[in-house]
Amino acid sequence: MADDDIPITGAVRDKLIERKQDWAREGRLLTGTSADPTRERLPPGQRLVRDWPVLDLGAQPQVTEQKFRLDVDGAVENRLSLNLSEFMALPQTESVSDMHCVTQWSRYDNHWKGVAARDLLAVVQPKPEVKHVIFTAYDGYTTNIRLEQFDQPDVFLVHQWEGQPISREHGGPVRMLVPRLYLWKSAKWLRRIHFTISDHPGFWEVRGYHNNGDPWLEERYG
Ligand SMILES: Nc1nc2c(c(=O)[nH]1)N[C@H]1C(S)=C(S)[C@@H](COP(=O)(O)O)O[C@H]1N2
Ligand SMILES: [Mo]
Repeated sequence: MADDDIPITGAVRDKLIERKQDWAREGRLLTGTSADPTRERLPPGQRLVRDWPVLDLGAQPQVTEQKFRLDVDGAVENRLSLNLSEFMALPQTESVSDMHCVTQWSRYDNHWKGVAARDLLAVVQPKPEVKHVIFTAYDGYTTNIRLEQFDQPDVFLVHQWEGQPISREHGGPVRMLVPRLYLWKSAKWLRRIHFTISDHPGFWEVRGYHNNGDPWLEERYG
């Protein structure tokens, strides 16, 4: 963990973490069904909301422009360590997508702006043996996805939502967005993207949440 990360500790957070671990043990909200994402927009067991709820471990780091740095490393041809203006100088793309949180809410038609995962891949060029992508955040949070889940046209490193900079509570200045997986796979306050051969299950993945996290297969826990 880098010096500037806030470690995830403290009594309040421990309670919150315990509760979410209990949900995983109990299989909370499971409907036991799956759906076809090409035919059904709302994944099983989800409920549509209009606002955008905030979910994290309670420590919302203030990542100022001076403080922001994004490292992209691991088994890649070209490592990157970018400040905010270098990040903003990468190709910028707009995108519209839905969000699905494992705590049951879904939100449609979010307008994003940021760097497409595929544009980042073109720059860093992961080595052929890379299978996994590990995200680390400024609050010490981590999460993992497979390379083929990162290498999708709707995956972005976003800095704008609905035409505004992403707020601190939603993970600004830069957060991940992996819209076809449950939202815990989308790290807020993005600090590092690491390309690896071996998997490293993240914060919730080692606490009873599914390693894959596909909402249409209801991969909430496991
Ligand atoms: N850095 C960081 N990213 C995180 C989390 C967190 O605690 N820290 N929580 C995850 C969870 S469990 C969810 S549901 C979403 C919530 O994002 P939101 O608060 O913008 O809705 O962020 C994910 N990314
Ligand atoms: Mo979550």
